[in-house]
Amino acid sequence: MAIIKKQFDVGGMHCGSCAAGIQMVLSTQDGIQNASVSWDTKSGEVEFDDSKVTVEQIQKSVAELGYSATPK
Ligand SMILES: [Cu+2]
Repeated sequence: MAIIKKQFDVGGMHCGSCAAGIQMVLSTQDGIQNASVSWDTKSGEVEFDDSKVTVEQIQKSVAELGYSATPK
């Protein structure tokens, strides 16, 4: 296993609570150690265990909330 730190461009947010909501959902996901999402920069950074979570799963979780995440 390895802990990967990945940056994403986050689309579809319209205020700071969108960012907070995405951050909260990602943070509680198994395999994700840390997630921070910024409304100011429309981006996020996720630290995850690559044996438990994939970039695709992170994108899917964000998409289910109604936003988009594009790896940088
Ligand atoms: Cu919002």
